[in-house]
Amino acid sequence: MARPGAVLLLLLATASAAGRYRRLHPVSLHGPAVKTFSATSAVSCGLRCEAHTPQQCSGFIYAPDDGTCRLFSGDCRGPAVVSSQQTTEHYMARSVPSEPAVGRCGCPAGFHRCAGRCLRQLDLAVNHTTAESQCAALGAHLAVPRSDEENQCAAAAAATAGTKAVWTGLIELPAMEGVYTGADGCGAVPVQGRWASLQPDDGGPGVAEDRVLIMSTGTVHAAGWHDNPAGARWQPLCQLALGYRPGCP
Ligand SMILES: [Ca+2]
Repeated sequence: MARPGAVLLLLLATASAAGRYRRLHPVSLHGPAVKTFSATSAVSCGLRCEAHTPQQCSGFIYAPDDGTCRLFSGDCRGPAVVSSQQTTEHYMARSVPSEPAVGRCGCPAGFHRCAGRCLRQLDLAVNHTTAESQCAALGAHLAVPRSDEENQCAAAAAATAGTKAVWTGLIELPAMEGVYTGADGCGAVPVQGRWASLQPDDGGPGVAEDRVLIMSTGTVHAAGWHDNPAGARWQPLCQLALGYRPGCP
């Protein structure tokens, strides 16, 4: 159940805390908490988070029953996929202030808002490693569509790409065939229902296809997700790591 009282307390606690947290539910968190403390209230737990950079603490869970305050370094949309993830309704996500000129639902220059994310499709088709570095140079990572809405955003980007396809930040784990982890740091990505016809096919003997692109309609290939080798060249679709705004179109 939501605890609006905790939100209110946070808003009243300090000027710096005001508006800095929002409740996300449900949200899946990848891996263990990065830090665990004892705290007397959600306010003091939130202030412990505030003492870190947004990259170090993206939000927290406070358990009033035993006073446990857990800080996390990444929050993710959608349901948990593997057992190392947890789905919680008690996560307080930190908001990262927008530049005043950008506004709440805006994105930095070059990026556009879609399903709450800031996305930017780059013009040149490059291999996956170069695509990753080009996004990183923009303070972003390759896009990781987790929800249906985010997948539609990525498919729309692919439709406007010259190659009719975009690289995503999904990589198949070497030791776990069929499990794909995301460049957003949120762990395994839901893949069911996303694949194009006859995909993933791993490219046949001697070919490692462990990267994922999204193909639009209008090519000889089936629309949807395809696995490809890292050396294939597609246009990168970048996503700002800290730009998620729930409620923004
Ligand atoms: Ca394939």
